[in-house]
Amino acid sequence: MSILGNAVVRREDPGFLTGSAAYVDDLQPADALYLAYVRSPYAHARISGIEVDEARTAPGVAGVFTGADLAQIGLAPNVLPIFPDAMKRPFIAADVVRYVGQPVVGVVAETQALAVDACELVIVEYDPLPPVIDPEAAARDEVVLFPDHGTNVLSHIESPSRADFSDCEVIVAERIVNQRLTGAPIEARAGIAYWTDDGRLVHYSAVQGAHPTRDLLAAIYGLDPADVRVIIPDVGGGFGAKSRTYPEELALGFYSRALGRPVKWAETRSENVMAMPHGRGQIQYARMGGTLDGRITAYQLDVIQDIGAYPLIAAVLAGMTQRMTTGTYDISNAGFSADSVVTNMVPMTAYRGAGRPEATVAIERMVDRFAAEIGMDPAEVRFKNLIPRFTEPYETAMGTSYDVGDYPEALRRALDAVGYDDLRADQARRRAQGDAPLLGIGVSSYVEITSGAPQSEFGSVRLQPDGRLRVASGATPTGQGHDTTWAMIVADRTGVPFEQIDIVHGDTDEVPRGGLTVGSRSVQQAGVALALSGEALVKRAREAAADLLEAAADDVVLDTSSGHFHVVGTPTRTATWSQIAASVEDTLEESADFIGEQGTFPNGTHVAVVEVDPETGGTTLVRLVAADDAGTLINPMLAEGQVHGGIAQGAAQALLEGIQYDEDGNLLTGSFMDYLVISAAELPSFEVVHLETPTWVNPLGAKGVGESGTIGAIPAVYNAVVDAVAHLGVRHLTTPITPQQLCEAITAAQD
Ligand code: MCN
Repeated sequence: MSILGNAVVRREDPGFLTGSAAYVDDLQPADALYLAYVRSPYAHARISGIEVDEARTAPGVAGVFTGADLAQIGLAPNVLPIFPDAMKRPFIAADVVRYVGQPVVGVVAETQALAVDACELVIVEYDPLPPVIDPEAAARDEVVLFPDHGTNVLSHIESPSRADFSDCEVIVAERIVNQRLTGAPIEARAGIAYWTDDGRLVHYSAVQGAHPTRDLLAAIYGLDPADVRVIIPDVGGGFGAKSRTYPEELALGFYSRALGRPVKWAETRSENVMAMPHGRGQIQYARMGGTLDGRITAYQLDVIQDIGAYPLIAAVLAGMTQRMTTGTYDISNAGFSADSVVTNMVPMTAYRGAGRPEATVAIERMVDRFAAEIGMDPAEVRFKNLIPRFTEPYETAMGTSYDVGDYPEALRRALDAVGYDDLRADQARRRAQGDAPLLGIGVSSYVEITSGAPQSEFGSVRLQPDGRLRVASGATPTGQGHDTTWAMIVADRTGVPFEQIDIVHGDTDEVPRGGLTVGSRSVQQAGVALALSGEALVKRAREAAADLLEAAADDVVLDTSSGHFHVVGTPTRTATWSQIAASVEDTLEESADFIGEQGTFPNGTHVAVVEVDPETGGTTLVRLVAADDAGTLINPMLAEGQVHGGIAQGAAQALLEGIQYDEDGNLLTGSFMDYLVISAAELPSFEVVHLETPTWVNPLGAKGVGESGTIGAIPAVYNAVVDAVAHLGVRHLTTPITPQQLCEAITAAQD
């Protein structure tokens, strides 16, 4: 029996739970110096003077660096070559600051405390410039952030045609905001860099991929990638925000070279909220039309994407929104457009879901809005419009090719699990009797894309002299349980016991190549690369086993349940992996790179049940049923864990979390007192229903699951809250739905 598909307990957890795991900030290189930054208090200003003499002579200070010093290594490379040179950013600001929190001066000292103290002695003079905070105003170019570029609009994309509403019997339209969020990983950003005597740069980082960071550092410092070693120890969460190593950390090698000692940087929590790139930030104008009997016949989504002060990957994420515009529905008459604009706020990057939740929020909200308008049950409208079960690729109006799916089944299973009809009856009863709290039921049928920009991923499996397997993966985990997952896949293919499989990742000297752990791509690429490597190793080992068994290789088979090779029909005479390891002269090692023809499309239905107190506006999420289909599951328990974390972040977007700036670009939510990170106390126990429709895209049949919980949950909770107050006349709300907003909406609807 295969180990795959079983709830194997995570091997990573004892270390995480007992404190023996090692994060970057736990590492204390001998002789290290510590970096702290002076950051801009202005959202947009010209730097007219920097006075650093006092800081330079402060106790314990080894060096003080300005943008002029950092100019020696040029500008930070753009994330994508398509981004304009005029929008490249310096490692630390040289002449203009473009967001509150942008680093202006780097102070390196014997201890972190001394570095922070010396930062206080730096005097920076600023000539304020008008800040551009509202993305819609940014698009009007009244103030241009990068004069050399001439406009704040980095890109405009649109579908070949706009939706035609001329035949619609009913049309609804809303402005929907996917607010800025911060990833809030438990571990903030941290890095250490030093140079070896033979001129190699060694850089420790807490990011979502070792090799991309290596290549970035090689480009910055003019080195051969082989002369850079990047090591990623345990990472306490990334959520997309750590998909890039950012300029303030990339400069560590510069400081280290200048001072001849290792330099370490570990940002504070406040710095993390203020200066680690944020996510989402999409303003949407959505319009849906159809027939009075519930058929959706037209849908148009127009988007303004806030990309913050400098372009990062978020500058292209509206493209992901476009690909997923029509969601799970059969709507051939659809259109999309997006303007991505720079603003004077922290740059925007990926955040769990990265462009796809935005699409789902828009269409799922509009389906409910449409259902309310025609007075039909929102689940019924979904059944009328869902793409029927398909096993051959289904092409949407946006040209996106979905692999396989059974969306109506997911909706049925979720409604059954939640007891939808009973809930609606209870809701009707409470409404009729005027009972509080108000009951709200929210449905969301989602489909998303994982591995949406397929990139090859590496894996190798080596037989060690003692018969254990050394498995190397190009993927770097940040909490997903890769070690457990990879050991399961290789155990399945080789029959070597799970416990005898050692996993290596996150070190560019140990693993030749690798990519980023983003887009929930790892199982379907890194996992498949390991499955293929395991199979290839078995093939090689079979030849050695044949020698030991004095048989022809073609007659030798592997019994994966025992991990023993034997001659067909003679199971008692065996060759074990240890015997093979002892018998071969060369190391047996096989590797594979796997990309997959296209992305895969996890999907499902989430149903949220909320109670709203009409007096206080307080919302309690009382139930969340998630019926998710991520293809074949490697480890249902880990997949469920991913869904749990995802749902929590999705519910948080609907109810609590939101980055806010004032009109001058000051961050108003700079701590967890104001930025309301969700906790277990605000969440019920989720109810999970597994569906497994294997994809043909890869031999494991697996789709990604790392982000789908978020994507399904946001609109489910959002719709549930609107549903709770719909009978009072409220048609639409904006996330996060605060108690104040709810009270105001209820009052306004009753006026
Ligand atoms: N899995 C499975 N069967 C599948 C797919 C996945 O059993 N068919 C399980 C595996 O155990 C695997 C895990 O789910 O280890 C996640 O796999 P996958 O969906 O391939 O996603 P990735 O490993 O590529 O993780 C990336 C994804 C993203 S993009 C974000 S953002 C995110 C997420 O994972 N950030 C996380 N989950 C996170 N979880 C933690 N704890 N911390 C983060 O920062």
